[in-house]
Amino acid sequence: MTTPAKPLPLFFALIIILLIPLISLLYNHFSVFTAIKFICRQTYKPPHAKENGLVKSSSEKDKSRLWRKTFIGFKNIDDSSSISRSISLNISECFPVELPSDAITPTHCCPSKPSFSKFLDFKDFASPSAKLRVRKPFHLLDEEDIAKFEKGIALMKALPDDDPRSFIQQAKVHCAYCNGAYHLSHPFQDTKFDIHRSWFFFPFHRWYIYFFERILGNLIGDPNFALPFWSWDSIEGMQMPTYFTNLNSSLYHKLRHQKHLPPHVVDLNYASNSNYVPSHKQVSYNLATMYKQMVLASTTELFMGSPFRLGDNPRPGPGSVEAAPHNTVHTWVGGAETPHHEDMGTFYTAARDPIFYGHHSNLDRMWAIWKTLGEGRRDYSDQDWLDSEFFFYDENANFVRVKVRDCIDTKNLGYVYQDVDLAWLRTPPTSRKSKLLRQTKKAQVRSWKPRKFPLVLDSITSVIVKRQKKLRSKEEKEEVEEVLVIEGIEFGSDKFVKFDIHVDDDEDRLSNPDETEFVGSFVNLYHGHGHKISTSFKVGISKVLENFEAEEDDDLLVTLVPKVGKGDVIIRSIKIEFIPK
Ligand SMILES: [Cu+2]
Repeated sequence: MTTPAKPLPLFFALIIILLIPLISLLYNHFSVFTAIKFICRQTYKPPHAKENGLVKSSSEKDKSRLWRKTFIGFKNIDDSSSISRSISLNISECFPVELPSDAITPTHCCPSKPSFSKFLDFKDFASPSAKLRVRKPFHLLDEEDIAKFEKGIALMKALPDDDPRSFIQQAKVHCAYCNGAYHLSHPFQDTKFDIHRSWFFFPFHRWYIYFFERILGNLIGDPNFALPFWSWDSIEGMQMPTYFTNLNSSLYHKLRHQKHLPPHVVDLNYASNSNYVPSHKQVSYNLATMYKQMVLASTTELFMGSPFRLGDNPRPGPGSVEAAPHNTVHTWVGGAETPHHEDMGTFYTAARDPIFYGHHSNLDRMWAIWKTLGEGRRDYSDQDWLDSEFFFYDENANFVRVKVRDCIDTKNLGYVYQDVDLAWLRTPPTSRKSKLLRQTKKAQVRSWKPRKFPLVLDSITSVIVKRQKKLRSKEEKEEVEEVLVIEGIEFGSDKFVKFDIHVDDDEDRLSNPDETEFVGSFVNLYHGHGHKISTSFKVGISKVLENFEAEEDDDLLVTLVPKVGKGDVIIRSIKIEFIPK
């Protein structure tokens, strides 16, 4: 006997399918075709049948606005949260990346042997009873540990260049995901994907170095091999680990800033100049910088970076640690003579230096530590973030699809970090200015003609920012962070930019990084050429205001100090937002 058909639900489904584009059309004056395309997207699976290598880049048409409008049309009639906007890639095609016109090495960054039609879904979770690999800091490695790391890198470098596990192919993975080799999936196949300046910074790099570690372990025949980390946040780790400067080591790399070799102390706030300060002062600056980036970043967005979903404008804004020490250490290591501080100082070449993996191992550790600092710190639980996916080659040269949700606990991936003393947690910045001086300076700026926005950041610029609301109760402060938002930061994508942000400071004697008034830095490294980048930057200021006893003030004095790229940056607005933790 055949099952009777169910005409009623089918009929309703048909009516809804027909109505949605119509309503969308009425609300947004967009074509039915666009709306149908949007519906198709909901069930669309990328056609990975095409075995396709390098293809010509198509013109950059931003469909996101169109799509978003259609999406908003839906929002009026439907619950938008049920519609997935997680990032998936059109992995069937790989495009030539955007390189600087004066690139020191012409490279296309796409995998040499594309096998896009065949990929596996990641399933290789560590069993709960398995021994965890322990990633150690360079300064605590024993001879055997370092020998393994050096051997692994040497073996990787010795693989044929077209082997997906070879050192050069692994370096290209970073270039491909940073400089636009992959595009988003349909209907955003013209939007280049960039894993920086959004909530993908930490999970992408976690997966990336995880596979790198597995390849190394496989090559040296040690499945328990753990990638070491360069603990630039600890006093013992505040110089380039000496292993990297041994001329006979596979870790040696020529293109580095020669003045920054050991024993020179790393500058976690590096502004690409040679204003060196005595070592003990630099250490103090670094510890306070770490404190700010980890502790003032009290909300998920402040630490992890802003949400980026299918249909959004790319690069909504970086998290605290991505701006510094991530970007700043990249440029600090990179060569002084090369045009964009290659290799480490710019993304198309950064992963060609073996120190990249030690740097990112420590950044990954910062993510693991941040979550343990309490006061409500936790990962995003947003499905669009959790379901977003990337692709990597594993130790058997298999192409593997991974999801963000599977990397948020390092134990799932079989590793943990060795505990290292967190001296920065005990080293909050201090203020050396009196309340009276701060109030006087603020009154002075208040008396000036107000600055007009958008403003060109060509010199030190102070503005008064109104506080619409004041947080009073302890409970309120525990649940909501007061956030300084610098919006519409615009510059050419080929510009290296750094500006510092000060609050209630004195333009005539600006505070140093170990002082409370210096609240953060925005840093951008080269990101392709020929287009404008518009992004934002957020800094938590609840603790700063508490420190200044300025919680009752009606306004805030914000001073922006351009350090690199003076005059290259436009700021559209500065305001205060209250962001729940
Ligand atoms: Cu990096």
